[in-house]
Amino acid sequence: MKKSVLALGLVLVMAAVLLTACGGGSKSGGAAGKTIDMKMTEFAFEPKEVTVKQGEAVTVNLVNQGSVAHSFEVDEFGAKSDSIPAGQSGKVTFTPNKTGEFTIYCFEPGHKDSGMTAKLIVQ
Ligand SMILES: [Cu+2]
Repeated sequence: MKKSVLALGLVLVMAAVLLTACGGGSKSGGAAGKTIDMKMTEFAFEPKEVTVKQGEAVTVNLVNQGSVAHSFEVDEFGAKSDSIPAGQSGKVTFTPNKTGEFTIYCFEPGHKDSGMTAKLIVQ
């Protein structure tokens, strides 16, 4: 008697595991957040202003359309890309944890001073 109850329990557990495995297969876990496409040239970002939400993951796809290396950094959120060579692209992902206006800038020497900045608004 005890054995058959145990066996039935085992079958139910296995069925539940199988259902879960099949049901959850296609979605890869949770919200993807916001994606922003940003172009970089000498010496500017396009768009010059982006608005995101506090607590929502942001992925920035960077395309360097200039003729020298460019990059992307926001100090407050530790968001920093690699140095991206001319004609190449890169990506930065970060989650802003406070609201306000912040400066996006290119960390290549002299570029920020040449006006290569953009505004990040977190709401
Ligand atoms: Cu630059």
